[in-house]
Amino acid sequence: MKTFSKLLAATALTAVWSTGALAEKWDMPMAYSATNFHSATGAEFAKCVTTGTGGSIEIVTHPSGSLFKGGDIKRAIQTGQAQIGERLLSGHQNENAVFGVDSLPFLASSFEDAAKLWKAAKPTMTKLLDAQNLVLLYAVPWPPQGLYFKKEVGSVADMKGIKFRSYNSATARLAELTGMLPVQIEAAEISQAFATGVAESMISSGATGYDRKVWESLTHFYEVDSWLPRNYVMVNKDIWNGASDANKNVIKGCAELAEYAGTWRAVEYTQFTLKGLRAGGMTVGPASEKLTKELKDIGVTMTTEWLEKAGADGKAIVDAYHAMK
Ligand code: PCA
Repeated sequence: MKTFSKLLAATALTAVWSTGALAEKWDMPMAYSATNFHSATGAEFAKCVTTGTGGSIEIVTHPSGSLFKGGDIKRAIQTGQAQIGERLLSGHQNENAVFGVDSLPFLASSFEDAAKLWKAAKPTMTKLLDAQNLVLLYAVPWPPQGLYFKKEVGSVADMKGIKFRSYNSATARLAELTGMLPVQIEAAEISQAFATGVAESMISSGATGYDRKVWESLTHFYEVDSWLPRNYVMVNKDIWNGASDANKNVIKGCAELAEYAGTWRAVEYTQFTLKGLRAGGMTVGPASEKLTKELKDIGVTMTTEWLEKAGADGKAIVDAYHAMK
């Protein structure tokens, strides 16, 4: 009898202990500030997973590059230093040009086209990330990209010598081709960079300019609508494989919801943030005909260069996208 009750007690202890051990905490580094719509979407996704899994997986978001800086997030997840996280997809294009398909000037410059391009690109991106020990969960576009300056700019000649904040190789190449001087800076640090003169211009969305209050240093935003880059959320493959089927289903469902909600926010945010830039005192409007034409020519050069680097995988995505149009 004694032995039996000892056994019971031991079993009970084991059960309590193992339930406790099953509750996992997943750290989710994110590069952009908590006020950004991507971070808001990520926070809701995290909550959805925590609630849906009954607390057995608790996702804790770390916005503003506070846990890992943007450039370090993918590696941190690949190596298991963080379980899950968000990053700008085209931030990896120096590693493989294919990752930069969403930053080709004027290939897909509306939300509708960006959705088609993503549909064409997603299977390849999933495969590339899988080979790097990562599982792609969801991706959300930024609003269309435009040019920020601290003076009126009517042509490429006006851009010569300007210090330009870049966020991936495509933006750095754009700077070179327009005679500007690229300096790569994470969005979380741009207010400081503009205030101190380390950078004087950039290409980005109205959302990022609004979020970072760039009217404190800059004066003009030209709605070039050059492309709509994406952020994506990835999870370490070993961590993913370790999750139960039920929890995987919850995560997939939350990811689908997040992609939908995030995209909706991006659309809604486009005009709202442009209004915000105006309210901050900035001149917001389309680029001149001359500048638009010059940028389109540069776009052709960049696309030719990209197709050479991105090889068959890259061409297949672009062809599949054109076939949907
Ligand atoms: N904001 C991000 C990427 C694209 C965008 O609109 C940034 O400027 O870093």
